[in-house]
Amino acid sequence: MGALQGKVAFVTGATSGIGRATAVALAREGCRVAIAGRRRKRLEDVAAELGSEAFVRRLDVRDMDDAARAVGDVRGHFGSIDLLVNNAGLARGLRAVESGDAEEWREMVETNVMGLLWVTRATIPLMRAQGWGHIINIGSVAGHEAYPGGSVYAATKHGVRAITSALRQELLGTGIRVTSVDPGLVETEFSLVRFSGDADRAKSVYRGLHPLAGEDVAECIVFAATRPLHVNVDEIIVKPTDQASSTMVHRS
Ligand code: NDP
Ligand code: 8X3
Repeated sequence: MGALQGKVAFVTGATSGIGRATAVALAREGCRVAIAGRRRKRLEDVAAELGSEAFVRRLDVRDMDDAARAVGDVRGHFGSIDLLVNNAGLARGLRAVESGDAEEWREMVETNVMGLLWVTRATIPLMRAQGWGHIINIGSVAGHEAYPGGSVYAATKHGVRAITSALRQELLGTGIRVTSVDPGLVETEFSLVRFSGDADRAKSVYRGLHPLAGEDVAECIVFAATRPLHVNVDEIIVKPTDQASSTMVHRS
């Protein structure tokens, strides 16, 4: 029996990309998986891929009260939450600070930082009460280095990294593990969202290089989650072989 057999995983932002691949990978490992996101039809599609045990909860993580209710609903459905994957997140635009858009900034901060906090705050008491659990936050290489046009996105991911580090210290002795998985370029809907549906511009981000797929990141998440309970993988930074830093990529 695998380490995750029968465990309950809650994956936010599971309607596409890394979250979707993670939900599928965790179900394959034997998890009972709860998935959240805003697009209902997409949630249903992913649930169909996961099988009859999946629990679907429509959620905008920016809604503090509904995030707490969603955590309660997952607990109500499955009886516990053993693994929380805080994956919901996005970038909007690629603008210098001097020409930044207030709404884009607000959406990134409210989703990537506040949304992660709402879900995490509601989940910790459940994990504390059961004496174990694992919180995996999806950060980014942008949590380690900023780049032109990425100030606020990078600020949110630096924030995720800070929260991850603080959580690991706050939860010491509780049996709750805390990990961050920080990817470089992953070809998902991320760039399409960042560039407001401009498919050509989104495609150009990955042109001439071999990016990661959501599944590559999901494998890192599964690796961290399947270590023995005395092993905490603090941080995984994973990039395409064609990427050396946020701004250095090899294109052929
Ligand atoms: P996608 O755009 O493919 O997926 C993003 C997911 O987040 C979707 O399921 C979306 O669901 C969900 N989401 C966005 N906003 C909200 C919200 N307010 N409430 C609930 N769910 C939300 O991108 P990725 O899979 O690439 O992104 C996943 C995570 O990985 C993000 O945190 C991103 O910052 C991070 N990341 C991505 C990298 C990349 O290169 N792609 C690299 C490093 C990190 P819906 O729209 O249905 O709500
Ligand atoms: C997403 C990777 O380089 O676009 O976190 O910021 S990057």
